[in-house]
Amino acid sequence: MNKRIFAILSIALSLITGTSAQEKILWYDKPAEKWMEALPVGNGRLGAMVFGGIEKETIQLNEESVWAGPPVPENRNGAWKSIAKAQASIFNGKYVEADSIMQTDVLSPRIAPRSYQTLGNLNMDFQLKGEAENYRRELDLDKAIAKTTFTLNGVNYTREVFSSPVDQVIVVKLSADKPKSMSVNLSLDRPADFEVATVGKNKIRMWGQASQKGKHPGVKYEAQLLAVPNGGKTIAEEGNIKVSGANGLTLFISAATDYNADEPYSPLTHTLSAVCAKQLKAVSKKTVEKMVDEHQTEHQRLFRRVTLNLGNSGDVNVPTNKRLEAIKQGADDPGLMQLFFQYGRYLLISSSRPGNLPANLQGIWNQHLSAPWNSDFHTNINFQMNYWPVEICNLSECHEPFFDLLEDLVEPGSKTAKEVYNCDGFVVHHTTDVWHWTAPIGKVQYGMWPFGSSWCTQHFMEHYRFTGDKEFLANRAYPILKESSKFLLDWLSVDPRSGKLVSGPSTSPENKFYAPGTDKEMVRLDMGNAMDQEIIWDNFTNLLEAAAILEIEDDFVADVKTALANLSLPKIGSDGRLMEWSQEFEEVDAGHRHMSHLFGLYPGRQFSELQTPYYIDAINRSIDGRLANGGGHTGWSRAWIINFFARLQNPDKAYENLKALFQKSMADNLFDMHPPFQIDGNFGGAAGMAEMLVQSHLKDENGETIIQLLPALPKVWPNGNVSGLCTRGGFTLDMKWKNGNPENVVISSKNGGSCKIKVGDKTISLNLKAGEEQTLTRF
Ligand code: FUC
Repeated sequence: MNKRIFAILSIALSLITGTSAQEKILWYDKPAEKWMEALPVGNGRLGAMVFGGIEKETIQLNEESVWAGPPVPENRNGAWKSIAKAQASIFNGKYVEADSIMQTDVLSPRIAPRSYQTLGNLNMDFQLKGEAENYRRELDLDKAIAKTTFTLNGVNYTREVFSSPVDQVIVVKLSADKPKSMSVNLSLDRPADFEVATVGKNKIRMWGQASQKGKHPGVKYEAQLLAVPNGGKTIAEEGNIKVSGANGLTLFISAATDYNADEPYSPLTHTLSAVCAKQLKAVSKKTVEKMVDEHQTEHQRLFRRVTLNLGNSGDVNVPTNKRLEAIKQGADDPGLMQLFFQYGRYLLISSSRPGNLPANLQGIWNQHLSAPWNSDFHTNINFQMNYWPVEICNLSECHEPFFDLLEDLVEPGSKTAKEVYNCDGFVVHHTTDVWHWTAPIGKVQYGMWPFGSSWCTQHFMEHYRFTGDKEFLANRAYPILKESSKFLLDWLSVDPRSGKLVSGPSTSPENKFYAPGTDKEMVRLDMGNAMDQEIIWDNFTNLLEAAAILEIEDDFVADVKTALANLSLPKIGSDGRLMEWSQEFEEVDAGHRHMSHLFGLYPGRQFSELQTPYYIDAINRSIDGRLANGGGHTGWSRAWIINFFARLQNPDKAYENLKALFQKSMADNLFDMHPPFQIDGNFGGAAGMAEMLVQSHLKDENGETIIQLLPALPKVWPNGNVSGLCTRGGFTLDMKWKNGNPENVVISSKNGGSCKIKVGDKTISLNLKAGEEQTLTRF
């Protein structure tokens, strides 16, 4: 330990985060005109987009399981008989032939659209006339409440909306500061497949069955609206409720479906109207104050674990869209970035709570019947990216829905492995959805890629690394790592050209190259493309690490060790770039949005300056090449690049790309845009910011976690503080920095253990007991 640099004090409490204001409110001075300006609330299951209209207000509603379908794509039983032929074609340089064999003999037809759908709209037609003044609509991330306020004809109106994880309802509280000022017509509707009726004078029911224009009948749903006015008169007619002259009004919305997450093909048999009614009955016995209180306590239990202050140079009195516009014009606004970071955490808490379905391509917020890419779970980057911030940003339990889905895919994925590939273990391809199908579908360019499963198993191991939960490792992580490893062992074949083990035929996700020796014929499939090999390396090394901790030494572990030792590793091309494929093919799109061959840099840990310095220059050249040709043009692609540069410890480039995410891929409500809206960029961007502040993916030669502080801190964030970020090895970090250097750092250990703290090239070893904290000062 270098005592001149570090002074270590053991203290009980950290007071280092200071009291400076935290950015936590998105706000606007006009109602939303478009959905991408509306503000999201959610409880993991029920979502709402709040527009903040004045005379008319629409709240677009979601329930996470409102899906059309089945049918789902079926496996091509026996497809494996053709695969050896396609492999031989590739080894003989006949790429066009290989693409064609796989397309014809292996891929199943895509069934689309068959989409996640909107639950519908709550329409409020207020009997208001005149010019509103003092208008403001906001989303408070700490309170998890969307609020609209304005003055009209001398009356101050307040409308608050939240989705309670405690009571499982959406609450809309409408208030006015003068009596009898509340008159409104209420209705529920949906673009298709719905019926409505009133029950008594205070309730509207809407029900139906999701379909795609009458095809693919899917989940049956019901939503109920209960109106509880304070005074005034209420009548119900033609499916609407009319409230007039009330002093205030509270609306409760409940929703239920017959979707059975455990067995999607056996719908639940509960009576949907009874489930909704029961939820409404329960809340009608509570005060709204109590509901708000319980909702916020539960939200803040998760949300308040992390604080971030990047110097707050922004002006919180300027509406969020104007601050975003200023960044688009070139300004720096660390405060808005801070808000974006916390928004990512807010969106994760609001779309992925334990017991729910995981966050899909739009989280849970979707206005369409036919959403882009069906708003499904795309497992060739997007679904995983949704969960990149979850551990580092101290929201470990929000990972649960991801694990549940993956485990549900083991059974169908084993059937696909057997039927399509004649392999053991389980396999998932580039996408899946709530119907738990796993077949390769559509075009080989995206569909012929059996790695969704292996990539996702990485998350199980990461969850263990961050939490130290050995029971999880033994009962959940190891078994699923083993299932995906079984598939990989069978799937790998020997490349006759090198004698090494390679994957294939497979696509480097969604990319293409010109087949050598042809007149620029575009092809997609290769043997041993870099990403496949890197994911296999990751999967095998994760399995071996888990086996060592669990003291498992059996034939299977020995087989994995042997395969790992014979695995073909990514190569560097004659132009100095990391090669995306096994050969130096001519690329069709040099700026392709997927940067799959850099998986080993992030989210993998195969490449690092410390452990594989010889790859670093090649990786930099690969990223530069992509960027020079228009790469990063989708929000998620840009978010990935931020993480790459954070891992490369290049603060300038990490920041430049973070800023570009704001400039090119962000809507006024700070939703990420592919375009269209895709939530992965919100989550990937937040993860990238965390990765700029702390990294813990490396181990030293004794297997101790290395925690790197401020590895990619940009010049525009010279002073700041963060609390509650988590690291591998089970540590939590509070840190204050000044002039770019850590000043006061508190490390606490969940389970006890040692680590190495690294600041620049200075290192210190720590050994903490479970629950112990140490403070490092005077850097
Ligand atoms: C991947 C990407 C697309 C899109 C889709 C949902 O396949 O290549 O750009 O994000 O997922």
